[in-house]
Amino acid sequence: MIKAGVPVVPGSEGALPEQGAEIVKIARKVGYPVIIKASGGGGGRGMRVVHTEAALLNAVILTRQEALAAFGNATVYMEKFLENPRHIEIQVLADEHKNAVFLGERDCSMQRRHQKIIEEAPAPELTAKQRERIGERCAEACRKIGYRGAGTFEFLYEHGEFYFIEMNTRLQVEHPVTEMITGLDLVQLQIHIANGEKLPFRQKDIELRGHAIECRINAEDPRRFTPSPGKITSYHPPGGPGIRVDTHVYAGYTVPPNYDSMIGKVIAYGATRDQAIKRMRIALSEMAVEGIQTNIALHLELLHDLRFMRGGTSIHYLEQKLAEESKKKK
Ligand code: MV4
Repeated sequence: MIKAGVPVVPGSEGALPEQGAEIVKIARKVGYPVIIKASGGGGGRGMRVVHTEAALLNAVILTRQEALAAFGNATVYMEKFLENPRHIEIQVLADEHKNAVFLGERDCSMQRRHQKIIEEAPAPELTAKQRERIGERCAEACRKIGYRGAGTFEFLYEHGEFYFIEMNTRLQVEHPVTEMITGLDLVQLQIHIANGEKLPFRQKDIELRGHAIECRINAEDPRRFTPSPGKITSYHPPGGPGIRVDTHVYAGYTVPPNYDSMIGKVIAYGATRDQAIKRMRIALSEMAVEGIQTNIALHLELLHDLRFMRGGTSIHYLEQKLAEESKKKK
């Protein structure tokens, strides 16, 4: 990604060396706190934050051991640890004829234990100029690496700067918010691309319009966040202008205990973020899922949360808010 011109988090240039003295040198140059990451990891697995030189080498050894056990690969690298970033990702499409475009960004900062719960597009407060700059870097990287298909460049965003962390080489759960603001069908487009066809448009043809928010509906205990499988005895989905529901469930459906607890996604589109939030509040207040527990009430609370309403909360916001609320109850 460095070679392809994508901005990355300052850190080791590739794998950490064997010699402790070399590792210490790299960390001094990067500056503490640093984070040690397993090359084979991702999605929050195989990482360790280090605050002091005294703790560094032991942390590297432990992360290597865990990485070998979990991923069969002891390779680790180092990055500067960003303390309070947002998680913003760029959607791309690339065909096998050297065409690549970016379809704006999604802000996926509202998460708990690496599970996203609300995503939105565009990202609050990002300017058209910032979007254009980072988006063009991603599209150009696709051309340089010969990428084909739908893809997502994941970034941490802090103090107005983007830092690449991972690439998702697939469509993601949150792709509908991009579909809503671009008017494109990403599933159809990736099939056309896989069939060897040319992208049917160029970057200048892509317009971002309005704002979309997705709430992931999970079958889970609202306090403990443990799965809540079982039979859905009654089901009433929301509707109306700008409301989309992507789900496989229905009244009489049994949520099995073996899989991810997500049972559906409610997507609200509006001309503005404020309208999308208001439509989502009404949609979720109309939605009925009985027989199992869900996180709909948590979503409604967040949709009335003043910091969420202002926009631009960090990846730590939800966990901090939940910790404060559980203190209050005691
Ligand atoms: C980071 C970071 C801070 N600084 N890297 C977590 C999962 C993996 N995708 C990368 N992750 C992080 N990498 C540096 N240099 C903080 C996280 C992180 C995180 C990132 C995205 C979304 C949620 C997160 C929750 C905790 C930590």
